[in-house]
Amino acid sequence: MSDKPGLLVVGELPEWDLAALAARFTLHLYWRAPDRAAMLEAGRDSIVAISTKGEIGADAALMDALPNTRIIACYGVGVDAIDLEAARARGIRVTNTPDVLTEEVADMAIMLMLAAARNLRLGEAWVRDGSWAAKGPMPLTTRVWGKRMGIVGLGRIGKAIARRAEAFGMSIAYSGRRPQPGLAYAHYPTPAALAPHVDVFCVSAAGGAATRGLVDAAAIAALNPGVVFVNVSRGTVVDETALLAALRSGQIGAAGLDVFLNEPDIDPEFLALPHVVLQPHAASGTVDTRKDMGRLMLANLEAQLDGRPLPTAIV
Ligand code: 8YV
Repeated sequence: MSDKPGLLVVGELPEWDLAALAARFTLHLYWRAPDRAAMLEAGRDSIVAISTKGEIGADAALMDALPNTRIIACYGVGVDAIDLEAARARGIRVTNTPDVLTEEVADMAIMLMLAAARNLRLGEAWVRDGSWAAKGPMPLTTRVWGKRMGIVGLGRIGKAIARRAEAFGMSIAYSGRRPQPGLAYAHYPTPAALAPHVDVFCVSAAGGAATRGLVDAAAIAALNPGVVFVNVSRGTVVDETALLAALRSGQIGAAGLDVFLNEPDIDPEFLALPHVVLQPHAASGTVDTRKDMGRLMLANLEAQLDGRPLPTAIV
């Protein structure tokens, strides 16, 4: 029997993280287990690590199945797949990986904005399928530089998106419960109040119960016709039925989406829309950033083992 502590790896992790974790822990790879109940039994003494896209989360039942759990170290900044109240009630610490992925996710938002507005998909196809030679120039697209960017959720990632948008000469406005002190950006209390004032509408709010449906049908109805819509937060933040209707009607001119309800089995209607650029929840998905996230997750787990303060605890 190994004397290393157990670690239940709830969601998928890259091999390099598994190798680093295996040096300190006996790993139980929950997401790979054909019989999850048996794995929970085998991993009863585990502390927990988790990946967070939400396919598999950490709920009260999972915590109760692992009575020795002291920490849930989330591989990601969003902790919406973890029942934080249940963790708190059981004295379980929760950590995440903020900051190290901020700039990467902001890059994705800008990429989606440009790809949607400039119709990267159509231009690429136009070259590849011979339309350029057969039909002439591709249809014209939409300018973004110098236009108005609206951000729902001006946290760390939202601010990194705003900094990039400023470099495109865009004006910035945002929605949030309260105006943030020291910011020159225009503030609106709700997404619906923000919507009529922007040409690009970018969602970067945290997921979870507090923001479920935050971008509601009223906000989508208030968007300017032809707006470019970007979401790099969570599918749950947006009323997806209203979003699809606005895409269908053409009210939203183009969209760049990295997140959806029911990932990875997203609504197939998205696949049929020509003016939507789709990504598989990959905003933090570079080797560089994923290595940084893995190191920070491991640093939290090691601090817990060694009885040191946790670098990035949220519970
Ligand atoms: C995922 C994310 O965690 O940080 C977040 O909240 O959504 C992503 O970085 C990552 O894809 C691992 O599943």
